[in-house]
Amino acid sequence: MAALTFSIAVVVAPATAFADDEPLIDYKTFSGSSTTLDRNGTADIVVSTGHLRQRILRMTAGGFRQTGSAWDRQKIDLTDSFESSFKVYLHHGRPGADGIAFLVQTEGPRALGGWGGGLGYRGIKRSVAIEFDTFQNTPDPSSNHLAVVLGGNPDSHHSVGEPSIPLFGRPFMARVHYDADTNRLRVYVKSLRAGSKEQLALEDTVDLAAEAGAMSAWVGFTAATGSALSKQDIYSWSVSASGA
Ligand SMILES: [Ca+2]
Repeated sequence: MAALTFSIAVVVAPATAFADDEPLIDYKTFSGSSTTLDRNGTADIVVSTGHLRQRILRMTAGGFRQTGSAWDRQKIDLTDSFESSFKVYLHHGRPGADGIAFLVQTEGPRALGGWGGGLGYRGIKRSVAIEFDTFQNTPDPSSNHLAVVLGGNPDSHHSVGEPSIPLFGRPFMARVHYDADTNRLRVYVKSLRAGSKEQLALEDTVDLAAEAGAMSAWVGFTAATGSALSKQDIYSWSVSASGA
């Protein structure tokens, strides 16, 4: 299937339907997460360096050919709408590689995919991935893009977006919103710089339950490095969803 390219516009984001609800998954830091978050490969809970000194989820530690995944033990219901927000910091290497992905998957808490351009999800077949890709492989439009990928195959993008903010070298916020009634999936990014506006970086229509092969799914992250490398960190993460 030909990749769809979505042009970027700064938009006013719709208000979340979950504003008054307690998030189902809520890591303001990753302190205390070792009993609720399954981690595979290089994914680990570490104390960040720099002025924040907080517990973070480090998906790759800055070595070559690393791959990591982390899944919350609380599964979510893909037949209901959900929203997830997370703070990401991809840094340390030059050029950075390879990026991270937010996934829903129904293979299990040990799911872990391939390194390099596989972004840690290659081969997780019953999944939908939203990748934040910092290294241009053959199918990639650039070294700074988002994509929706089905079936754990990063060589084929269901949709692609190129944000105007850098994914590598500066922390950013990401927000994933899924409307289960319309199957509309929207991904927003926002720089943490003062005055920055959230932008719609990717929009797609995907039946998550059909693509992931079940109504309830594990939710979390994968990441990888290859012959180029990065430290790839998640500082906070929340999911407002129906539990399953
Ligand atoms: Ca790539």
